[in-house]
Amino acid sequence: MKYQLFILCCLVSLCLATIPRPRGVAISMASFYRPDVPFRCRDGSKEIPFEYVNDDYCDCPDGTDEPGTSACPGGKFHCTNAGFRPLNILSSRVNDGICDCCDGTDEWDGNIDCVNNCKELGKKMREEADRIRQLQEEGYKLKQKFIEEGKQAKEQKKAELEQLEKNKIELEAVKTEMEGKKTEAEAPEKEAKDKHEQAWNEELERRNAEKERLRAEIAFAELDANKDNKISLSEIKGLSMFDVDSNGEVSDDEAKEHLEGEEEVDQDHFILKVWPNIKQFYKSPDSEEQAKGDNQEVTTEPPEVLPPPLRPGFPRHRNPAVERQRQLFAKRASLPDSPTPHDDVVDDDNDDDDDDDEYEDSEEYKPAKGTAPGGQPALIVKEENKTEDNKDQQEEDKMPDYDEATKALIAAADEARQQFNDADAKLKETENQIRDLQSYLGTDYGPNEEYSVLKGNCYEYTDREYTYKLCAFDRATQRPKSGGSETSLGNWGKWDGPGEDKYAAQKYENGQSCWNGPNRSVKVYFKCGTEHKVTSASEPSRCEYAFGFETPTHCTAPPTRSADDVHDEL
Ligand code: MAN
Repeated sequence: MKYQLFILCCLVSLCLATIPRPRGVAISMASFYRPDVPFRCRDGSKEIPFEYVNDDYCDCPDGTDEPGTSACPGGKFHCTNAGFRPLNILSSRVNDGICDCCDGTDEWDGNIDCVNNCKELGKKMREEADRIRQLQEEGYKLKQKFIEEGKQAKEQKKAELEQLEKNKIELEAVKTEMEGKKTEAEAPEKEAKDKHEQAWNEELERRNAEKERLRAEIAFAELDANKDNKISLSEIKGLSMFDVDSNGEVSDDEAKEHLEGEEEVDQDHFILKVWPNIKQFYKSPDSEEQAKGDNQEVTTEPPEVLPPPLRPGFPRHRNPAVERQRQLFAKRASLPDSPTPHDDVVDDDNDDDDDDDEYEDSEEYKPAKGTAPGGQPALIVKEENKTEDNKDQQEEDKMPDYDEATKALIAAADEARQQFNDADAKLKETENQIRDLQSYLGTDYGPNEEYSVLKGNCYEYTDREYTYKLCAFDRATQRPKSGGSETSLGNWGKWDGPGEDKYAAQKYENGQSCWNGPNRSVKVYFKCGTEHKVTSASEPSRCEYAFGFETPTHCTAPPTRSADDVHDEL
């Protein structure tokens, strides 16, 4: 069949080639140039005798009477270029000494010898056309596969979405159920924890109150210099800390004011009325004495402090601050050099063998010449004691563990929380998957889903300066070859081909903003190829980039070889 067509075309071409016509006239125009009738200019403006055609004189305004000479400025010369492709040139190029037509017919005056290379050109053209056709065939075949896969993927994703929407409803129900169980488990947990914490806070308050009372009792004992269990104006007057107006002496009025208008106060009155007002500035009279350079220590009896009553639920423990205060008083009373004015003082602790060591540990211990007995500077010893006290204090202030029943409630609530969190995480994961699928299904992957094959893939192209990357339907970037960070050139925007040819190009927009310019953007131009690849990258205007992209998805059905092709071969 192909062979018969070829023979037929040869015969037709032979006949056509032999149709007589003036020089420079295409076969298709031959019928207008008949030697037996006058010639009518093609614009219809004139009729001239046939002998005037190609007489090297321009008669027709449209130049159609001189197709084979250069007489008419706007005339056209037709070269048949048998074996290659026909060509129309300006008739001014006829006999101008340059071979314009591959068959050399434009240079007929013999002044120049033009070689007819139409055959070679035709061969090359056909080879190129064959190559392209082959490429198109191959690409188009691949495209059919991508169409198939794209359609399948779409169907599959639709089904997945449907399933996930159903799962979502179930997961929402599970989450609600778990939320209910969590709330149910958390209520008794909170109640038990609150109870425990409240009891602990009360215990702390009680301990603090106890400590405060002890401080007040100590202060009372320290101020009660004559040990008559009363604090009188004269005992107040001797101490500069009560010199409120700083005039060097504590006046009667000042002293009275501190005793809340009384001449003297007993311990209860002192603790209740006086201590709250003086505790902010109260210093042990000892330290006041020392500040004055008086080395004489005043020792006082440690007040009898009963251990704090135990609260149910909390273990009995030492209150380190209280203990330290007690020890301090005990040591003072037992110091050999310290005068002990009140022999009736009873010290529970001063019989201990390690009393001296304990005393050395106390804040008040100050060895001669500023060193501790072990050679350590006194300041360091004091600081160490403070740190130790702080640690003890922190330990004491730490809330004890919850009781077993509360622990069981916490464990149950933890379990309920875990189950709720798991349900919530599963729901969130499903929601994310739904979002991804919706985004996929909401994207235009071409008239037949063929471009979906590019989705999720990235393609790179490197030129002299940069490596460009296109992640299809996602983003485009640029990275300097010399190193440095990636610059966003844009995110997937839309199909942007001209008019009908919408799928010829894509736009990636809103990339990193260009200094003093627009946000970067990329236009990707597609062409048919047998593989997916970026074939070029350029920046036609600042921060506006253009990528060439070859892909089978852009191949069209290859044209069948036409009779023209066969004709051109002749
Ligand atoms: C960078 C690159 C270039 C761009 C300039 C604009 O160097 O992104 O492509 O032209 O910035 O300042």
